[in-house]
Amino acid sequence: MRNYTITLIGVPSSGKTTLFNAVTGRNQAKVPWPNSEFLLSKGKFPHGEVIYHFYDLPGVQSLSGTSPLEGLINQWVTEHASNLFLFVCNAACLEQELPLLLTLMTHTPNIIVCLNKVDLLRRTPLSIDTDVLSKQLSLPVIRLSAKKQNGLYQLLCSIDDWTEQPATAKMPLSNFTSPSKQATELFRSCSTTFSNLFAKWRYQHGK
Ligand SMILES: Nc1nc2c(ncn2[C@@H]2O[C@H](COP(=O)(O)OP(=O)(O)OP(=O)(O)O)[C@@H](O)[C@H]2O)c(=O)[nH]1
Ligand SMILES: [Mg+2]
Repeated sequence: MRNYTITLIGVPSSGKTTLFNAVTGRNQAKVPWPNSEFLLSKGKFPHGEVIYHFYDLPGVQSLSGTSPLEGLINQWVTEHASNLFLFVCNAACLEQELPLLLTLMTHTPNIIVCLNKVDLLRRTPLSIDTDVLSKQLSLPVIRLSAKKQNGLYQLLCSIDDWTEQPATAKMPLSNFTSPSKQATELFRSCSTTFSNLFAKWRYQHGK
């Protein structure tokens, strides 16, 4: 049996716990966070010859915060840089959540972007081109609705693919000088904001 540690990370309320519950079901436990009074949710997903051990981190706005919890998350990211991270973001708030992703990319290349809450996109004039986003980041990007349990199979396939990659191909990026500026540019390149929902519908249906 091969064992892999997979950490769910993202800003508060992006849907990490909903995704964690959807994937691990009842195979869950609260475990002590090393050297602290905090508890951490751990869940198991046995899958063929491998066992994926998922950890559901609390939401965090930045990796350089000074609160005890932010310090622990920062330490977790550093210590687990060679393991896989699922960056769970709210698709409808992508621009605001990209700076955290860009910062995470300076710590580890082992990231799958979970573009969660895509069901909400239908109700906004925003469209996101997942292929462009994935190409710009050089990371897999999976469209998901954790709440509706859509996209979970694609996510598991992407996790399986990650386990097959040679470790030598994985290198973190050098520091982004300004994650928020980079985030704005990245968001512009992969998104279209229509003047209204009808314009979006016409575009998507080629009318
Ligand atoms: N519409 C929609 N709502 C979702 C989806 N996934 C999660 N939510 C909702 O988003 C809210 C926050 O979900 P959580 O899973 O608690 O988010 P979290 O990232 O664990 O939050 P923190 O642990 O506080 O950082 C809840 O009301 C969920 O029901 C989704 O795919 N679509
Ligand atoms: Mg949570």
